[in-house]
Order: sequence, then structure tokens, then C-alpha cells
Amino acid sequence: MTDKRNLKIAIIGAGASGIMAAIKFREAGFDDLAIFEKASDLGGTWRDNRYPGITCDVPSHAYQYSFATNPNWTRMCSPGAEILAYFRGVARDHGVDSLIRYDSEITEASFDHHQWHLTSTQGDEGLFDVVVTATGVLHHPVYPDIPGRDDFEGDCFHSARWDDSVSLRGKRVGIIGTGSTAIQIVSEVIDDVASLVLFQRTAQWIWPLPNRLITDEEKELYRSDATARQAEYKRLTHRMNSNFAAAIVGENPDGYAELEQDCIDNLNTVRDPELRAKLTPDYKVGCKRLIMSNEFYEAIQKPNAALETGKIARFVPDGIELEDGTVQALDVIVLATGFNTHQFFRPMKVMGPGGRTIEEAWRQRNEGYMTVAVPGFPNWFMIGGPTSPIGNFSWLLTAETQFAYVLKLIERLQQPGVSEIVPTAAATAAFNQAVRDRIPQTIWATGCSSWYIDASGNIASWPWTFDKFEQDLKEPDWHAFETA
Ligand code: NA7
Repeated sequence: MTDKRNLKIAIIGAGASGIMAAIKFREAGFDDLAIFEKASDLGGTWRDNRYPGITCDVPSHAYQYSFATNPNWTRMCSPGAEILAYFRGVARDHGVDSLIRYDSEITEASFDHHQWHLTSTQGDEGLFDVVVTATGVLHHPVYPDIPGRDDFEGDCFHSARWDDSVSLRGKRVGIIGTGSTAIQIVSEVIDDVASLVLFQRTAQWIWPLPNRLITDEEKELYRSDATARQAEYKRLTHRMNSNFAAAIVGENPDGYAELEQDCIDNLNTVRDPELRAKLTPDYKVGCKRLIMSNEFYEAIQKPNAALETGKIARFVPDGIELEDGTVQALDVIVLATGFNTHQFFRPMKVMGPGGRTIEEAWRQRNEGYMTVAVPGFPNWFMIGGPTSPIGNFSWLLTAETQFAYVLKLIERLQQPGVSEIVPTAAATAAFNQAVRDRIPQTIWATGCSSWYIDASGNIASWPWTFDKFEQDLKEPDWHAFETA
């Protein structure tokens, strides 16, 4: 690196993607790095989500970094605390934890004279040649637009803001929402609570993934044989990306038919026809992010469980009132109502050259080039930008793929006479037109609401296979970029 320009780099976010980015930057020889983290701990969504029963919905031997495979995963889909400990351990072992500036939320970024000027909640953070945002997807909790929440006299909190001081044991518990989070909570707490009411607005398809324990023999093998560990990582990521995800985007019809049948068979294990009818979705398998559980249907059939499909009218002091006037009396209400996945790094105020803001650039819709960069915002790169693969893919492999591509762009900035790199408006328009042309063929466009769809109705996920994603991001098309 002696004759190359050493760049001053800011990474925003110390979750899974930010930690990976710092490690990879170091490996590539960049040493002037800072990671800004708004909270006082690392781990992103795994720090924020601590609800009972939390596991990843991607198998652990696939939901890990390719360069730090862990032999000690305890389950097929390991618990959240174990995943958080993994990220903590990797950050520490690679020495990037010391780069994190905690309690420093970047509030403003403005570009001038080839550099980004960052301001955080701590004050002026100075100038950086490059900014990489790693601000995650499942990050901004959505609170339901149901009136009267403050009127409720019991405890009420969002699943991503779990209140550890509240015990559910022996209580009358209400859970709003039927996403992956709610399904995991119900399955975990049903035997502890006096009664549980699950408020369902939309039924979900559930794939019966058994979350088996990984045996001591398997762990021993993975500990002693790094090749076996890598092989398991490759086998699972391939199965997810090439089979499962291809089925979801319409390129593996046999795989899709099998998936659909598995979900139908799973639903048919529900014994009471009335309950089964209520739990039957009216949209296609995979339209919403598919839920993995082989415990939920058993849990919701227990005598102390009830599925409430009546429309919620309001919170009342005693619990929740439905539109027909019935009141469900409750001690604790959990809002498992999901996340705003279209915020990206906002509310940060980002101003490109000439003061043009990201809000102006994204007025119509959030759009970038190849999921990582935005025209008019030089040297600003995103891990997990608009159109990233979010439809039941492994986020970590997505992040690594994006980072490898971004690194090639950043290395351009080390060449003499190059201080800025940015995608062209034309290449970005062509990319997004291709996305819009492909979207109608995907399962997500077949008629359901989901967190893949933004407020204007645009479907935000990569609409092709994961194999194509990896292929397209292998090497930048340099004609799609301008340098200065
Ligand atoms: P999700 O999957 O976005 O689920 C949120 C749930 O909350 C969903 O069932 C919503 O119903 C429901 N919801 C949201 N607002 C309301 C109101 N106002 N009234 C009733 N029900 C409501 O979030 P999760 O946290 O479960 O999972 C997010 C991801 O984390 C998941 O996909 C995995 O990747 C891990 P709707 O379906 O919109 O009718």
C-alpha cells in the first residue's frame, strides 16, 4: 500500500455487516477506520431482539461469516444470545471491537471537496474519504396504529424492546402480529403463561423446519476438521440460495411445488377445522417471508391458547377491544408488529455535492445502483442498500458479496488523480428498470402485504436468483461509474 493513497473510512453501524466490513477493510490494508455505533453495544438486530424463543430463521451453519465458521453452534437455528456472542467473539478476535465509537449516532453527513463531513450525537466527527453504511434492515420498530396504547394499564412493549423486568409466568398475555417473531414467542412461552391470545391480522404459511440440537459428535467433527465446517457452510448456503431462493423467485418450479406442499401438509396437522381455516392464508407460499417452525401449530392448539382474528379497535385499560365490542382482558401485550425496513440509514440527514439530500434523491422510491451506491452521492456505499436480497436469503452472504464489490470501487479511489467515484444516473436507471420489469414475475407480487413492500407499493427485494446476485456483483462494470 506504500504508493497508494490511504483513505480515511467511516463505517456506520456495528452490527453483522459493519463488523464484517471493518475486518475486510483491515485485511485489504486499510487502517484508518472508525465504526460509528448509535447504541452502547455491538450486534445490531441481535442486540435489540432478546424476546423469548428468539432464533435466526436461517440455519446457523449458513448464518455466519464465510471467513469465521463456528464449530460450536448448538442448534440447527441457534438462539439469539448465541448469535450475539458469535458476533462479539468475531469482532474481538479480529481486533475490530476497539474501532467502535459507541453512543455515536451519525445525524448528518455532507459532501464537499471530495470528502464526507460527519456529525454525530457526540458532535463533529471530522472528514472521511469514504462512508460505508451498515445500518441493517430489521432495525426501526413499527408500533401499530391502534389508538389508546397509553390507556392500557398493564405492561405493553415492542418485541424488539423487550422489558426484562416483566415476567410472563402465570399472566394473561396478548401478542399482536403473526410474523416470525410472534410465532417464535408463542411457541416458547405458551407453557408458562396463564393464557395467550394471538391477534392475527393475516394468516401465515409456516414451513416445518425442525430446530434440532447439533450433536456433540458433529461439533467435535467441526472443531477438528475445518474442511468439514466449510463444506457444511457451502452445502447450506447453496441449498438456501440456489434451491430455496430460486424457488421463491420463480426459477425452481419443482422446488417451489415441494415447498408449497410441505407448508400445506404442515397446516393440515391442525386438528380443529375451524382453527385450521383461520390459520389458512389466502395468498401464495413465500409471498410473505416464509416462517420456519415445527412448534407453532402445536402451541396454538394448547388449551390456554386462542387465535383472535377479529379486528382490533383500540387498547382499553383492561386489554384490547375488538371492533365488535368484545374485550380481551390482558396483563401483558407484546407488539410483535415488525420493522420499517425501508428507512435504511435515515433519519440521518445526508447531503451530496451542492446540498442535494438523499430525501430528494429518493422522493419517488429508494433506488440505488447494484444495491450499494446512489448517483449524486460519491464515495457513499451501502451494505444492504435498496433492492438487496432480503427474501429468505442469508443476510451475511449478501453483505459479504456487497462488500467485496464495494471494496473494488474504493480501491479505485487509491489510484492517482481519483478522489470520487459514483454510479452514473443512466446505469442506475437501467438497473432499476430491469428490477421493475422482473418484479411482477416474483412471488412477492402475487398479492399479499409484507415487509418487502414499501409505503408506495414498490417491492424492495432483489428479484432474481442469488446466483445472479453473486454473478452481477463479481466485478464492477466500470462504464457504470464516473470518477473525478
Ligand atoms: P413481520 O414479519 O413484519 O410481522 C409483523 C406482524 O405484525 C404481521 O403479522 C403484521 O400483520 C402484524 N401487524 C403489524 N401492524 C399491525 C396492526 N396494526 N394490527 C395488527 N397486526 C399488525 O415482523 P417480525 O418481527 O415478525 O419478523 C421480521 C423478520 O424478522 C422476519 O421476517 C424474519 O426475517 C426475522 P400483517 O401480516 O401485516 O397483516
